[in-house]
Amino acid sequence: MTCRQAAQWLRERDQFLILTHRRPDGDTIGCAAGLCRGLRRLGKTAHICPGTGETSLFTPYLEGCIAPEGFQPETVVSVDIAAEGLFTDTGKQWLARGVDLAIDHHPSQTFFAKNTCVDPGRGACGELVYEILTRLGPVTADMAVPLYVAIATDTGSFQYSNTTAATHRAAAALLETGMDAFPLSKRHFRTRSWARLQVEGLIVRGMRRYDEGAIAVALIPRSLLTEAGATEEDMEDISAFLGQIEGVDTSITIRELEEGGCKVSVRTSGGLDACAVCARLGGGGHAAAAGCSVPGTVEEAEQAVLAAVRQVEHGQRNCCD
Ligand SMILES: [Mn+2]
Repeated sequence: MTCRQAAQWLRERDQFLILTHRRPDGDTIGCAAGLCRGLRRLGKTAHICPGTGETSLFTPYLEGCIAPEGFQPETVVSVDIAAEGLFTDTGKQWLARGVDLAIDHHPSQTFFAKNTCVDPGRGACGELVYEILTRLGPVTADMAVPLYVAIATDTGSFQYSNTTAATHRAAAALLETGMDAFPLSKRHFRTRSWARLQVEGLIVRGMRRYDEGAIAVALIPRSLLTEAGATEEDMEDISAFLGQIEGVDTSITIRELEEGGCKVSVRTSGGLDACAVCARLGGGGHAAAAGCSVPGTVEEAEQAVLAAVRQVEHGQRNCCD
């Protein structure tokens, strides 16, 4: 479905429930809030599925948008969700009932929904939601704020390789609604808690380097958070941290999960396909940023990911020779 078709499709429906992905980031939360407000502006009933599990950094954008208990939607829409495994616990019930429309920008999109509006060329899903909303009526500042957060956070403040001219055009149009981007930039990109600094210090002390420093691995067991006095709130976008070190092409961040196993994030700037690496371990994402879940300790996960990196390097070398 194109954005135009998605807009028409939304216009013809009502009683919307919007689903976000688990371990939500600014993109999924911002898309949900922007879409919810846009649909309400059309006089429709729209709510966001509860149990989003966002950190306090993103809570303000959801204010007034969470579905009341017992809400029975007619139309279920997911935003920024690439695959079945990324639904929240509450969202899974709606996945079982069937998702009517998925709006997404992941190349690993599995087409779980009846209709899909996907464009992997977009830096953020927020760009797609913005484009859909412009076809439904004027985009106002209250919709623009969460959409700007979606786009700014998913592109690392317009710095990652997924940032395109279209990204800037969407951001510029959002600014023209009269919204104020400065407090958002301060909040999301220029503020670090004391605990976060401790986390970064501990990561640097314990980081592992391979291939003369081209590969950097951060191991983050639960004990590291305790030592730093850090909570989930202090860990936002931690997977971008090691990529800032000079000479690092591939950064791998491995976090031990409370429920056991590890969450792995792979970021690349040297041409290695991060999505292919994570796909070998049952995950997915984008070519320069991808993720997966791996059982075992952080050390075991490191071995599994490094093995996957070597396999993909080997494959990419063969295909290009
Ligand atoms: Mn996204």
